[in-house]
Amino acid sequence: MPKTSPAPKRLRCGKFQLELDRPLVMGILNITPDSFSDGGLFTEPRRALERAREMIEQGADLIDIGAESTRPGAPPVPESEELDRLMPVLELLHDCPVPISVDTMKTAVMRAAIAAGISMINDVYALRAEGALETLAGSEVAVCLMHMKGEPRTMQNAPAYADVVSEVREFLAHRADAARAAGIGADRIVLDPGYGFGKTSAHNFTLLRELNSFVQLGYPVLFGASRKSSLAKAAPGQLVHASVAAALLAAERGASMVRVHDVAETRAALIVWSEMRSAQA
Ligand code: HH2
Repeated sequence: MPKTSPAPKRLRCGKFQLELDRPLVMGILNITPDSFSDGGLFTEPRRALERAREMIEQGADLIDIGAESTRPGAPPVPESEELDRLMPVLELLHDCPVPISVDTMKTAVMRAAIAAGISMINDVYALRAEGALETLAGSEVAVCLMHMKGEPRTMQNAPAYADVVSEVREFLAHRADAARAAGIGADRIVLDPGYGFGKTSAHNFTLLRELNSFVQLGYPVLFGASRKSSLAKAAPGQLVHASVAAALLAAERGASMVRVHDVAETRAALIVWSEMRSAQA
C-alpha cells in the first residue's frame, strides 16, 4: 500500500531551499523548434535568457527549461542535439536568482545539466532510463517524477485505464520508492500525475479533480495543464484563462507547484487564492 503522510514543507533543490507554504509557479521555457505552444520562439540563447528574466520579473519561483518537445507525436531528439540546444542557455543562466529545472528524459543530459549547476531535474520518464536514478542520487538537486503511459510518439493512441487515479497513484508511489531506495532523500522528490501524457480529456480532468489523492502520497505535487489540448477543446479560444483556472483548481486540491506558460496571470490568480486562505475577519 502506498504510504499516506503530509507533504514536506520544504524542497531541497540544489543550493536552494524552496518553502512550500504557498503554491510555487514554475515558468516554462522551451528552447525547441517544435514545442506545441512556444516552439521556435526561444531557440536563440539570448532570447531564452530574456524570456527567463521576464518570467522571473513576473513572479516565477523556478524556470523549467526543455530542449526536447514531449508533445503528443513528438519524435525523439538525439542526445547531442538536446545538449547543443541546452548548454549555451544554461551558461547564460549560471547566476540565475531562482532555481533552474531541466526537463529531460536522458541520463547524459541530466549529468551535464547537474554539472553546469542546475537545481532540479524534471523527468517525464520518472528516472526509468538506465543510470538516471544513480545520477540523481549522486547529486543535491531535486527531481520531479512524472507519470506517462507509453512514450510521446504514440501515447495518445487510444489511452485506456481500468482506474486512472489508482494506476497513476500506484506508479508514482513505486517511482518514489525506487528513488528513495537509490538514495534520493524525500526532501528532494516531487510527483506529477502527467496531465496529457497518455490520457484522454476525461482522464485529465479526473486527475485534476482527484489531485489530492496524489498529495496524500506524502510528496509535493506538481501539476502542468498549461495550454494543453484538453483545455483548448473545453474552452476554445480562451486557453490562457482556462490554464489559469486549471492551475487554481490544482492549488485548491493541494498542488505545491504549477508548471505554466503564463506566469503573470497565474501568479495573480494564486495571490487571490492565498489572500482568501489567510484572511482573518
Ligand atoms: N508537460 C510538458 C513537458 N514537461 N513536465 C512535467 N513535470 N509535467 C508536465 O505536465 C509537462 C512536463 C509538455 O508541455 P510543454 O513543455 O509546454 O510542451 P512540449 O513538450 O511540446 O515542449
